[in-house]
Amino acid sequence: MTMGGQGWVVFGAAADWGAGRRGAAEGPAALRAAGLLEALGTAAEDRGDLPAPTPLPPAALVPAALVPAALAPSALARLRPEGPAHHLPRIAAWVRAIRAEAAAILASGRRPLLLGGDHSLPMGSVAASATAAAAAGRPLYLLWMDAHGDFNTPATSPSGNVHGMALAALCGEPGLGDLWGAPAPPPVAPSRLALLGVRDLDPGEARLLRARGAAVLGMDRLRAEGLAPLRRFLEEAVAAGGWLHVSLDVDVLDPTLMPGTGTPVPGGLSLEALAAALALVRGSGLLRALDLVELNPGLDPSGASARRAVALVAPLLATPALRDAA
Ligand code: 4U7
Ligand code: MN
Ligand code: MN
Ligand code: MN
Repeated sequence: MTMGGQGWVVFGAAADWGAGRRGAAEGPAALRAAGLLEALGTAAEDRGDLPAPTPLPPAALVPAALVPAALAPSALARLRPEGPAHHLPRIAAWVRAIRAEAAAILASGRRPLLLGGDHSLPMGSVAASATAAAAAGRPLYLLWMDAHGDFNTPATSPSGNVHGMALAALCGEPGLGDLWGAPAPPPVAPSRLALLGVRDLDPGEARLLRARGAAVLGMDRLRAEGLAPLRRFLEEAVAAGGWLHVSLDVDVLDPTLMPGTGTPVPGGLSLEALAAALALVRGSGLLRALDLVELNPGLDPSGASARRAVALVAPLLATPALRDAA
């Protein structure tokens, strides 16, 4: 086993089009102001924030076979019988830009840390991880730490907000059209997916998650079994020679500890429990990519939410890094 010290490359995406309320776009600046780069040390590089991309023309999102030569917006709406997905052309442009950035970082042998922004943006970073893992012949494992399932489709979503649909889309559920462009990323296998800290599922997404067989390590299960199910998930990933991508929605924490987030849900993780879970992740030696999303600093003028987010992820990103640097 080689323990390579592959460095982290930080980049921000100051966008919150996937959320129902604005403010998560201020996340990258708040995380830097709270000392993220200092906490990561000199081994990490900060690429700053991506420039805001031009929204895709709506027709670009519709599978080509369905697009008539000239498409009025009302005709486009009729091509989306699934239901609304607010701001999708803008979100798709961000997703593609983030995918390209994360892919370039992975291709250079380093590890992307995406600062959000809302939780629709990891549709780009996870797509990059899935594509790179497949090219390396490794199974991708995805750990989604969140109060929510993010497993809605436009048909099941009660809100139309795309940050509640990101994980379903990554697992190949239809409804968001041709979000990524070519080449389409390989879908995340629900058998290699774990959701940790969940306590708020809408009925439709709950049904879909059950049907797909993803491991939902909700708060009820954590209270009963502690972190043992997470340990087993990571052991399985190690045994399979997998890559691990962690997508950390700060609302996984209890809102008393993390008031600076747009969709808080009571009954969340303690700082100690999340730190212990992240220590297991670090100990696995598999972590290839991380998203830190959904911090909405304007909702916590004290700044404590940003400081806690930094304190939690800093040890996770310290070396030693990877079990298998190949
Ligand atoms: B987040 C919600 F209805 N499920 O779909 C929805 F409760 O990235 C919330 O996890 C989604 O913060 C929250 O809009 C998305 C709602
Ligand atoms: Mn989320
Ligand atoms: Mn959430
Ligand atoms: Mn949220």
